[in-house]
Amino acid sequence: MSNRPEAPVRRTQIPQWLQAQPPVSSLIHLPDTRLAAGDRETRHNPQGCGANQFRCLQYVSLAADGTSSILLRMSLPDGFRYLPGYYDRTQQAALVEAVLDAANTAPFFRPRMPRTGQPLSVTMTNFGPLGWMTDKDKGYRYEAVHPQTGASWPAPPDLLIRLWDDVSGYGAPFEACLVNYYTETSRMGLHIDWDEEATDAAVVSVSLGDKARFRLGGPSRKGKTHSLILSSGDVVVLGGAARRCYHGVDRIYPGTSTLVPQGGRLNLTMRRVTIPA
Ligand SMILES: O=C(O)CCC(=O)C(=O)O
Repeated sequence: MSNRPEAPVRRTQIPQWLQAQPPVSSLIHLPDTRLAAGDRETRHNPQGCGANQFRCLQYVSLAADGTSSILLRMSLPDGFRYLPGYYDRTQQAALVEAVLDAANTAPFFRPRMPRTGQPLSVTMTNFGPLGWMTDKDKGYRYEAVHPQTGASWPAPPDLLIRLWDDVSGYGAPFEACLVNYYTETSRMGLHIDWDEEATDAAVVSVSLGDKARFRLGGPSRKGKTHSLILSSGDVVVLGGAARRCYHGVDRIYPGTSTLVPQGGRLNLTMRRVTIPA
C-alpha cells in the first residue's frame, strides 16, 4: 500500500466510464465519511501495490470545487467494485419483499457440504432459471428446480435485472441469483465462485439488512486479505481479476438494521452460469 501524499484530483480528470456511474451517498460506512451532494466515487490505480499483485484502489470524495480527499485506500484486485448505498431504503424494502414472496414457493433450505454432509450456517433459496445448491451426495452445482418442492425457482425482480444490466458489463442476462440468509452466528468461509462455465462474467452481490464484515483475498487461499464492512443497500462487483479471488463473510453485526423483519442479513448474488450461445 502506498503512503504517497496525494495531489488534489480535478473533476476533469475523472475518466468517462466513471462519470457514467450513479452518484453514491456515502463511500464507506465509517463515521463522518459521507459525500456531499455532487460528489462521486472515483478509483485511482497509480501503481501495483504488491500484495497478491493487487492494484491500489482508493475511494476519493470529490467536492464541487474540484478538490478531493481520500476516504479509503486499500490494496484490492482489479475488477473489484464497491458501490455503497446503491439502493435506497425503499428499493431495499422492495427487494426484501420480493425475497419473502419467493420464499412462499421456494422456501429457504439449509445446504450441506459435499461428502461430509456438514450443514452450512446460512440458509438459502434462489431466483432465476438456475439455482445454486449443495448437498452431501452431489455437491456444489446449479439446478433448475428447488430441491424440496421440485418447482422452478421464482423469476427475479426487475430491480435485480436492471442492476445486472447496469453494473455487470456482460452482454447476456444472469441465470442464477442465490439468496443467502445470515443469522448473527452465520459465516461464509473463504471461497471462489467457480461452479459456473461463464467465469468471464462478473459476480454481482447485494447486501440487505444487518452489516457484515466481508473478507477479500487473492487468487491464493493463503494470500493477504482485506476486510470491509458491507451495509444494507451496498453492491459489490467481482469482475476481472477479482472474479478469481477468495472471499467470504466472517462476521454479522446483529441489530444494525431493521430492514429484514426477523433481523439478520440477506445477500443476493447474481451469476451467469452458462456460456451465451
Ligand atoms: O454474503 C456475501 O456478501 C458473500 C456471498 C458469497 O460469497 C457467495 O454467495 O458466494
